[in-house]
Amino acid sequence: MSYKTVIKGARVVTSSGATECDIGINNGVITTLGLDLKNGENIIDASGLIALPGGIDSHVHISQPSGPGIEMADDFHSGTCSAACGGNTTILPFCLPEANQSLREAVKVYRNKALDQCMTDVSFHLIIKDTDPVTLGQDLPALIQAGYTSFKVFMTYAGLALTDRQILEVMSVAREHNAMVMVHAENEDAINFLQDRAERAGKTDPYHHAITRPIPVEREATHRAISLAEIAGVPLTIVHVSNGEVMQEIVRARQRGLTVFAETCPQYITLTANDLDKDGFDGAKYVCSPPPRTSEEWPKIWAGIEQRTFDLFSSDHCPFRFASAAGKNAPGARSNFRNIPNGIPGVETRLPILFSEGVVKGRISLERFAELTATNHARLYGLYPRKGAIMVGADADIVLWDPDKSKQIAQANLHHGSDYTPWEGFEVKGWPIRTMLRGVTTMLDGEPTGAPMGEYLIRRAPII
Ligand code: DUC
Ligand code: ZN
Ligand code: ZN
Repeated sequence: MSYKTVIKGARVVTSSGATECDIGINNGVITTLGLDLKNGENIIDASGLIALPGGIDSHVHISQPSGPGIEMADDFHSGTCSAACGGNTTILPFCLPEANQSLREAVKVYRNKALDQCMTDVSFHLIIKDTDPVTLGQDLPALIQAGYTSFKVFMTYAGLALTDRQILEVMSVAREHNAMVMVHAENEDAINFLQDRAERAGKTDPYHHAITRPIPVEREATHRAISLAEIAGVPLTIVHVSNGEVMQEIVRARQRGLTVFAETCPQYITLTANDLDKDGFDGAKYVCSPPPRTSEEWPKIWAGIEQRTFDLFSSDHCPFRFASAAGKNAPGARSNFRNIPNGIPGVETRLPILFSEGVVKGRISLERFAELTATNHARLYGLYPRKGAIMVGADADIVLWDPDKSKQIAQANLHHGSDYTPWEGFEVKGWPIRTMLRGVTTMLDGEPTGAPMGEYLIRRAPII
């Protein structure tokens, strides 16, 4: 047997455990896992390194319409360069229709934005903000059929938040056509009540973004979303869970026999609401929803990561520039947190943070790391077994990690379009040094390599 590429000597995290072996690759696919493979046109010496499945970040926002005058900091090229440099081979951004734009039209526009730009493979989740008969009766079923097998509904934000009835209607389409509903669970009325009260008291600095979205706002909405899913008879995924009380809702639902999946993100184990209280206007750099909580929540989130309350660890990369009127310094943002665009960059730092804090510090195994960062994303969003695991027949999406490389996270070394990182100076041990997409190196020693070769992925039904 001869191979286009052989990766030799790595500790390989396969779907059935970690083992030392060689990986043989032909036509972009893993064809052999074995000992002492020979006849490789390219031989990559990976001794001392760990081979993990390419990261799948199933929660990122790229080039998403964000209101008049506001612009996301990443397009598909910069966003996927950043993703590849952070050890990712697939990203799943959200497709949000503009006002008066159909879902089908929005998908076309997004596909064109991504075309020939991507350093990772890509597919979109749909955001459902209209529930008219054409959207739910025609467009959505057709799009699910075409491979868009997951969509997000919001319980907050003017113009996006759906009523309970609307959420039930969306869930019932998911049930009929075998798709996954993702929920942003925060109670819009409660937030507005608290924001109006804060505003009347003159409390309009970035810190009050966090104060006006307290834990009960997220807990109540999570409980309601789960109840609605129970009524509609569908599984669901609760995205960006920030605290222990929400985790308890998820655990209780599972004890009742419901199928609920849960995602958390690096910000909920490393940042706190006090970061939004930084000097001057710097707190705006950390404004995201749900907001980071207190450090007392961190061990609870870690317990959920370790004990499988969480299925997914994603970035929620939602990048804006700080020094820009199209970003965090939007008109009126300094005088009222309500005008600060919501979101933080993180597609490049998600994996190093979890590797360092999780694997290196002994909280999780390499196998669990692979599940949380790749395998479960592939299964829930219809990409498995082509993606998400190092196994024969899968795409050769492989990342080589140097487990001993220590680094300080620094904006100067990142590739996203944002002009800051919330993790400036954060110390990590372990860093991806080569990313391979379908057998081709897309990042080497911290820099993107080669032309954009990302493909558009047609997804299947979730594996529940
Ligand atoms: N929800 C997200 O999922 N991302 C950024 C902002 C938000 O509210
Ligand atoms: Zn959200
Ligand atoms: Zn998000």
